[in-house]
Amino acid sequence: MAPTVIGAGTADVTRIDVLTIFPELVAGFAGHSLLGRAVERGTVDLRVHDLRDATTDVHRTVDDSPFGGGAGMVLRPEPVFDTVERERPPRPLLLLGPGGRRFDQAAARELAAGEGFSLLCGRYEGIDARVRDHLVDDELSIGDYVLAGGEVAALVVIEAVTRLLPGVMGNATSATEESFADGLLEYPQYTRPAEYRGWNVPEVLRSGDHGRVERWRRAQSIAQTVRVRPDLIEARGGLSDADRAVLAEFDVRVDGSADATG
Ligand code: JCQ
Repeated sequence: MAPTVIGAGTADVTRIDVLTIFPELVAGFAGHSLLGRAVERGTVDLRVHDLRDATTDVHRTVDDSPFGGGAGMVLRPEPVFDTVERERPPRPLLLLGPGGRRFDQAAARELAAGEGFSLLCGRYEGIDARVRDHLVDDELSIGDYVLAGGEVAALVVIEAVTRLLPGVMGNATSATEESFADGLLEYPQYTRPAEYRGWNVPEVLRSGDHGRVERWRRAQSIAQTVRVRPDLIEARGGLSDADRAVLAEFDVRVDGSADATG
């Protein structure tokens, strides 16, 4: 009998499995903050698997020296294949490592839209190539640097994805996400006091003119993005006429070199 599916492809629980030799590290972080509450509320079904549970020797060995010689140790294929075959974690199964496809906000959105995924944390000098070639679906990198292991990278992925799930954060989430969807950086935020050590909160924010506040924030986002992330402006196809108009309204000057439209 086929199950009754309400809202096809949009199960309200996102299952995330993590395969690691440091399960306590992943579970410890997950038990706190945003993710902990999502797990408690049942929005996220997080399952952490210890790769050592799939070993048979007394030392629970998961690594061995590389064929061909060289320094360091390589994660053996058996514990990884055995864990996947026993636990059947949700696909896609994603290996975390510096050689992967860059994990960004668009990738986070794609994972948040699905029903689940699994993260395999690499360690040591690497992982037996047969895992990459015959078991995992893709490899993800959180940036161009080398970590001791994939656990922290897995936590980065989990946090970026879970905060996008419906109900995990308040209304603030949608605003922040919308702003990133726009491909722009955040505008500056201020709170009390209105004057601190002689530095004043911009007058426009205290004016009560909501339309003007919105446009000022837009101008600040555009200007800051041009200054520190001109690549994001280029990805949007350069500054639009509307962008230029709002910058001009507040007399915001930006370096013209980042302006793809000339
Ligand atoms: C993830 N950016 C860097 C380190 C090898 C899969 O093989 C390896 C995995 C790691 C851990 O992940 C990272 C990383 N994104 O270093 C070495």
